[in-house]
Amino acid sequence: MLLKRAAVFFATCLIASIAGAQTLVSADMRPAIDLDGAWTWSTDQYRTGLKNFHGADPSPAARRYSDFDVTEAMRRDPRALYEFDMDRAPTVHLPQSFLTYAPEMRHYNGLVWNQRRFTAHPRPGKRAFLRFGAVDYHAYVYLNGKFVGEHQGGFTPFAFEVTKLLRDGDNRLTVGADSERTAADVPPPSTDWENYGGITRPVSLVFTPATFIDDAWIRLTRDGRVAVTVRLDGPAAAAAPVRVSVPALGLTLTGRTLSDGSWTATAPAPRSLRRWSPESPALYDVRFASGDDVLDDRVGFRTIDVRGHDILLNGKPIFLRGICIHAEEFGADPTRAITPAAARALLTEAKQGLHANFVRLAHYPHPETMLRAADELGLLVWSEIPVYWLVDFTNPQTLKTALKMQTESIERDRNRASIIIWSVGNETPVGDARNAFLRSLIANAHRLDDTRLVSAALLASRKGNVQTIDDPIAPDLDVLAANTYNGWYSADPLSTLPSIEWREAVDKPLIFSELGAGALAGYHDDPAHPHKFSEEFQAEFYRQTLAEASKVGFLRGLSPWILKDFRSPNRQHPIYQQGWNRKGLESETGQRKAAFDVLANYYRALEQHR
Ligand code: GCB
Repeated sequence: MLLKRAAVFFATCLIASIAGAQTLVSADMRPAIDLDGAWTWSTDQYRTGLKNFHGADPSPAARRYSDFDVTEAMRRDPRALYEFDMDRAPTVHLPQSFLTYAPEMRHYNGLVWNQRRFTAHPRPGKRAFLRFGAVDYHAYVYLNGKFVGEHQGGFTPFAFEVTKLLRDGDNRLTVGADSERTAADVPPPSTDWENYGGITRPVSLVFTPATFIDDAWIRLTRDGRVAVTVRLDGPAAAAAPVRVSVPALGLTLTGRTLSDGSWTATAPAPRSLRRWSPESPALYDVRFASGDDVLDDRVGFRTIDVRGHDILLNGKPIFLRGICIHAEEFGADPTRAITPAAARALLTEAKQGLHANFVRLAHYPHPETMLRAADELGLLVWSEIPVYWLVDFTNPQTLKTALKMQTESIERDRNRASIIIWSVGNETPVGDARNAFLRSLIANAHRLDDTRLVSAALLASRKGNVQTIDDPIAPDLDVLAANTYNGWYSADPLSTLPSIEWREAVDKPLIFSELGAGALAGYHDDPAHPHKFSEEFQAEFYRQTLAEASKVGFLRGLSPWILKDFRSPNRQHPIYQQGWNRKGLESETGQRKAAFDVLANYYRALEQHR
């Protein structure tokens, strides 16, 4: 969806549109030719495939995207020189991060080229798009030897129209994925997770009619109406008939688009509508149709709001029993790749194992398959963009990147009932430039979506035993959130945690968006005097921090850090960490630690007293 809309929007709002990258949000709802599978790869440490040694266009010898058999060309012409051969390069199965292509790639950071060939049969009157679920961090895309476009941002989808470049028969697609980030990027180079560069989410070739539905959003408004917004792209986008139907509800909305190809309509929600909730995640088949184009989706309807200190789901106060999750990390040698079954398994562990009703999908937009699984299983979701720690808040280009990333994320996921919160940042240091930066993101989120709440994981100031949320952006947020690690990063004895008093400068619901302590699965210690990194210490940290949380009158949810151990270059203790952040309630291979049951029991009790 939103190809044209995004273009107009970016132009008018000065949001960066990088070399024609587009979202094609509706790709997830369209039949597509799957371009995953075997691709060849070649490293390019000095980026000579992008620029030569004097900064000019790359020499033919280095152009990985050349559209012919280079070794054959060298056989034919003794003067020819090519210093690569993508046809004969090693292959890998994509999507996956290039860190797992080969043992020597484990710590690679930089540019890697991937290439595959595929057969296509363009059909007259149809438009063709190459669509990428995500490429981390900077993508350079070439089709049949021609530059198609570039995109930055490792976790959001983008698409390029290739109608004119696509050949009938054999095609050659080449993608350069550069994982190196600068201080101007989002996230900045320093984070607390592994930088899994590469083509990490599905690649597909999507055909659309000449005029197609580029945006199809349906939702329940807070005043109880079903609202639909559709935007068409193409030569016949203006004054086109549009029809949106939810057959199981007997609901049909019809109309004609305006001159810009957009159309919005509302209708009272039918009495028979069953609202989506974690207890009853009702989804409805929805059909969007215009001209030759038809899109099908499965969508839940619910409202989310705040009143005073309460978060209201479908008008009723709710407590968020959550857990944080990093995306797409599995097993002892993780890469960034996830199947729908694995996404379901991960979320089922949260829902059934921990009795959770909420997940914080940290620290960047997770893949579509996670959100679809959350919709189906019934888990509320906090979604965020990686405005993390020390972003270059003074740099207008950085703000453009963050706004574009947020727009791509919201437009992709607006039909997912599970998402209730868009978060704009994590532990960013207060200051004028940062405040203005986050306020732009808050305004953009509200403008793109008036049915959800906006939050940010804030830093709270501590004086003695009093911890106060006094962040100047608190009045701009719908829900406040704070990460708390007293007793882990501070020297507080764990038994003193319940005496910490929380205050907030504005009366709003608060979520503890993180709390946690590290433990190496299987390391046990004296329960009376446990040391850090033992399961006993972590379990006691949870007991005491949950006691602290229970006393915060305006707390309306928790998402402890984190379900599973995950790779982080920051964590190098040779005995306990070995490159892993050990704050998981489970090891990376799914071994539950003692703290798992502490949280599960706490949540079970809350669930029963709902
Ligand atoms: C935080 C960060 C998270 C880290 C975590 C930790 O506050 O938001 O990304 O991984 O702390 O383990 O220190």
